[in-house]
Formats: sequence, C-alpha cells, structure tokens
Amino acid sequence: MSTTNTQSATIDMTAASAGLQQALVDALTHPYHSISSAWLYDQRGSELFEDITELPTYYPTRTEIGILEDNLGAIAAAISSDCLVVELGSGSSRKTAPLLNALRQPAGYVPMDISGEYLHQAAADLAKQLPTIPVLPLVADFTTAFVLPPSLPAHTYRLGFFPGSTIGNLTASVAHTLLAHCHKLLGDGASFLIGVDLDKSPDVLIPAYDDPEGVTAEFNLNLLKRINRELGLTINIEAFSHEARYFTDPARIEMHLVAATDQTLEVANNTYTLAAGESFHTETSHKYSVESFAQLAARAGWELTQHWCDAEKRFAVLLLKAVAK
Ligand code: AVI
Repeated sequence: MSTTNTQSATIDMTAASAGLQQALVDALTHPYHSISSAWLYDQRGSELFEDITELPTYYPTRTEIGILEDNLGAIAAAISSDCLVVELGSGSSRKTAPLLNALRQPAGYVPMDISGEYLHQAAADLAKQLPTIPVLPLVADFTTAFVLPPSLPAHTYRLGFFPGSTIGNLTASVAHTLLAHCHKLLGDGASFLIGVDLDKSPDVLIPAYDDPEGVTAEFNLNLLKRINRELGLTINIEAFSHEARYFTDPARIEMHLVAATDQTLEVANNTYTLAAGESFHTETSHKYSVESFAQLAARAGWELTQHWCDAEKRFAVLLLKAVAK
C-alpha cells in the first residue's frame, strides 16, 4: 500500500458521507483494511439484507422465528407479568408481536432503532395490531451508551429483547460493554431474551454467507457502490469479489471484498494502492456455543436461566436474568 498527494475536485458531503470517507481512509492507511459493517446498511443494503433473510441457505432468521413460535408459552411463563419490553435494533419489529401477545399483560413496548423514519412506521403498525399495549419508540444507537427516556415507569420489571443474532456482529469486548450497559439500564431483576447463532460446520456457515443466488455478494459489493456514489469515487467494482471466510478461536464468519488485480484508489486528495489478493474486511459474524455466550453474559452481570434451540442446534434463544450487584 502506498500514498501520494493528488488534486481532485472537492465534493459536498453530508456528515454521514464524511464518516464513510474517514472509515475508508482509515481502512486504506492501516495494513489490515477493515471497515465497520454499519456502512453496509444504506437503503439498498438494508433491502438486500431483508432479501438475505429469505434465502434457503441463510438459516438464522427463520430458525430463530421457529424457536420463538415453538416456545412462546414457556418463554412467557418464565417472564413476570406487567413487564416493560425494550427491544434493541427493533427494525420492522416482526418478531415482537407474537412475543408481546404471549406475555402476561406487558406494561409497554419500547422499540429502539437508529433509523427514526423506519422506527416510527413500525411502531405505528405495531400499535394498530396491539392497541392495548403502550408503544414508546426510542431513536437510539444501541452500540453507544444510550439512555432510556425518564418518562418510562421507573419500577416496572424490564425485559431486554435482542433477536437476530445481531450481537454476533459485535466484538466480544463491545458485546460485553453492551450487555453491561443494558444490565445497568434495565435494572436488578431484569431479564434479557437474546438470539445467538451457534457455531457449526463451515459446510452450513459458508453457504449462509455466500449463497448460490449471489444476494450476499451483492449486499457486500453494494458497499463499494455506496462509496462511489457518496464520495464521488470511481472504484472498479468488477475488480472486487465477495468472500465469506470461516475462522475458529473465536468462531466467526468474516466477509471480505477481495481485489482481483492491483487497484489504485483516489480518496480525499490521496492515492492509495491495494495489491491483488488484498481485501476490505467488511463484517464479522461471531458464532457461539450456549456455554461460551453464557460466560460472556456472566462477565456482564447476567445469569443464563433457560435456553431454547432448534432440533439441529443451529441457533439458540437465551433467557438471562440480571444478577443483583
Ligand atoms: C445482521 N446480522 C445478524 C447478519 C449476520 O448473520 O451476521 C448480517 C449478515 N451479513 C451477511 N449475511 C447476514
């Protein structure tokens, strides 16, 4: 990788695009070219992710929905009545209505998402479906030290809900910080219901992240399209290919965008080169065992009380209880 100064036209950028440019420059200036997976989710990226969840080889979404459906009675029985449900990264809230329906008189539902527009629409739809449950949407980024609105009932028992195995996209240290922060916010005696993808054979994992239909490849390559569009660059997208790589210790899938030939990238008046075979690392999806996740949660003040899996033990839904400090 080398850097030289060039003159290039200045383009007007939004704050988000300036952040993206910084992420790209950081990736190119470090010998290991890693970009946060958050940048994968522009409008098109979010649509492609929805398509991924329907793919035959992408088992996590439908497996988790199946576990929740099959065990709703047991889950509801394990959660006290009158609880306030706080969902992290709620998106379309599609897994939530059946849970709220099954719980005994939930005190309210706080869907939390970074995208305000999406959140308010999903909250309005849910409020129509479940008119007796107060829905109190909160625009917040769960990867930061978010706070709950002071208007929430203070003494209600709280249930954190974090489906989708999104926690797998965080490093163990960030996942620990998030779990510890939720322990503090939800309070002593709170519960946390969380979806976790389990480690398994790469024969199952690789096709889940590199499907024959090419949707995950399009999702990953969309990042380069976004970079070109928002930063006014001309990266040759055809020169990059999507790769899903499986690693152990810690068990994880990594998504990469690999350059087939040497590439020259002009970004913010500098020229960077990427040699053939070098890649941008765009996402990590950690895979746990029930025990390894329970250990991570225990370090953040949560005790595993119950868990439910599918018959093939591909995915787990874990119920944690906050240990009093
Ligand atoms: C959002 N997250 C849980 C997905 C995963 O499985 O790690 C993102 C994803 N990336 C490629 N396919 C799915």
